[in-house]
Amino acid sequence: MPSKFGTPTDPDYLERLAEFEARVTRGEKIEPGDWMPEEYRRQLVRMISQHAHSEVVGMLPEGAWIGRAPSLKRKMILIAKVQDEAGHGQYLYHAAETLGVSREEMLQALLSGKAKYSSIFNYPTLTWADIGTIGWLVDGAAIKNQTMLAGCSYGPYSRAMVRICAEETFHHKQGKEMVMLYAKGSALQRQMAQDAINRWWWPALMMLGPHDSDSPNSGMLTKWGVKTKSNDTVRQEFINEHAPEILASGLTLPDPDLHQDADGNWRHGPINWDEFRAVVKGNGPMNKERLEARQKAYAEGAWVREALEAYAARKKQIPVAV
Ligand code: FAQ
Repeated sequence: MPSKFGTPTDPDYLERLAEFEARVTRGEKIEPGDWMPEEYRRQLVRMISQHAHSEVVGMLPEGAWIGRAPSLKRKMILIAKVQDEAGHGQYLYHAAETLGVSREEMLQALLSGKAKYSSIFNYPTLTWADIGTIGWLVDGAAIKNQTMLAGCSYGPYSRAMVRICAEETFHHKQGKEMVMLYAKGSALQRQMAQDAINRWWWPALMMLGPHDSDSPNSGMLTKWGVKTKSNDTVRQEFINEHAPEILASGLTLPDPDLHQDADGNWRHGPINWDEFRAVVKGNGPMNKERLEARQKAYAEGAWVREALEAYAARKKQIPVAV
């Protein structure tokens, strides 16, 4: 019986690969249990688990402000948002599990520092205006990327993206509303909003990944229908929507080269990829704190895992009444 994950040494690999690629071309979803190339599975596990880790680590910068929200309304919105991110992590870990990787393996990869997660969450949240800015810029960038992934060829990932994008849209709107209010507020509020935009703009552009010419995974992901748009295309869509809105709100962007071309596209200046690479390698402003916070949460949750295991073992021993 051939494995459902095919490798080039399998005798029927080329035939099955052609069938798989024809399905992708026809826009069919590949489902768990369907035959797929091992490299497709590996790429999906890499990407979906990184995405899941990003949602979970992404709770930390905003979670830090729940206790300091300026009003009950803002606190409730923020709690709901952070809770949504935990839910997104759950959908995504489940989607990755359908590819034969265990939750524990993925968590251990994160906790040991082996797994990547989004660069954006290694920046600090210094003021309350950062919370609105994360909603507007970070969720704004995430939505552009995730709307593209909602059309991806792997069924469980695509469906998770549809649900996640609906919630991210609420996150995006509340962030935009908050920053726009600050932009029209007191001198101090305007200053806070501007400072937050200045600090998050470039990292938000970076979070959409390296330029297409420097993106080793894009070729295969595009060929097999996982990525339906390139990193630069998604980044351009993000800038085209957000740059004019931020400028119209009376704030500025920290890019002297930013301008709109005759074709309507907003062009940005050079991105500091050295900074991006340093953050991805673990040397960003908050990498150490983020990892330590996840390790602490995992250690403190040990009693919950033990209780659940004990409950499951006990349930097995109880005879079923007939
Ligand atoms: N950070 O060949 P490519 C969110 C790595 S969710 C760290 O272009 P690919 C919600 C990449 O892994 C945000 N590493 O890679 C929220 C690869 O290394 P590898 C997360 C990055 O996969 C909002 C190498 O660089 N979203 O924000 C990053 O084709 C607010 C070469 O790059 C997702 O994960 C990065 N930014 O394209 C939560 C979406 N970019 O693995 C809380 C799913 C690249 O080969 C609050 N992922 N690298 O060793 C994707 O769409 C893709 O993975 C990209 C990168 C587009 C991020």
